[in-house]
Amino acid sequence: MSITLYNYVLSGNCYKVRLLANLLNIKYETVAIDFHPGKEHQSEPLLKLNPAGTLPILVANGQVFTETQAMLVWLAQQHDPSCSWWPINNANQLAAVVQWLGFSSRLSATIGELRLHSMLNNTINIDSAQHGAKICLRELESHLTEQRIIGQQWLTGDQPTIADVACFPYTALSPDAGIEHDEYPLIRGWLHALRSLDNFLTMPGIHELHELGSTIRDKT
Ligand SMILES: N[C@@H](CCC(=O)N[C@@H](CS)C(=O)NCC(=O)O)C(=O)O
Repeated sequence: MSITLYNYVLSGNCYKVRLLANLLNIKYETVAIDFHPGKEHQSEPLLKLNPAGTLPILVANGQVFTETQAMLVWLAQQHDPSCSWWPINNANQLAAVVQWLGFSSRLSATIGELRLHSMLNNTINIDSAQHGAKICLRELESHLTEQRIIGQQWLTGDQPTIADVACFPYTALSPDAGIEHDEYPLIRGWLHALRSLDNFLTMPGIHELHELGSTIRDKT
């Protein structure tokens, strides 16, 4: 089986794919794309693969995927015999996973855009993105609080799924967008649980010290 990821190391969406591949021990190749400053993702050869001009792009056995969520579904469905990361045998949980995949798009559209603005000076409506980002984080905190009450550590149950993977990067990276995690203790705990998974893979910009500090603070 041949899997190739067109990758940019600082892209949160590319990282979702690398993270899941690592967690599931999936072998793949990467093609490094000069996203910045080269804008190679908008060059002719890349636009032939993905007319939307975005990364990541995944080519798996000749099939081209241009949406991160589809890549996560495909990787989990192909490589997770336990069906826990993409729980196809449980309709309620499966629908909840899809719901949180949708939520991950809101994180990309707010925190992701703010991060691109602070890193690359992209033009965006900062107030609206910050407002949207805070609404997302409050919603996530409140959901994790409800999950904690019913004894579940993850977004949709007592096992992590691709929904947790999809929501992790931009939540973890929100300090890059100027939004710290101090007000969100349950989010900090969930981020920490994700980092503690076997085969967790980090990326540049995913801070550790802040959360560890918070965990220690919470215990005292
Ligand atoms: N709908 C796509 C969007 C991916 C996306 O927006 N990727 C960013 C990088 S993280 C991108 O390529 N942006 C294009 C640009 O800023 O020029 C997906 O979910 O995979």
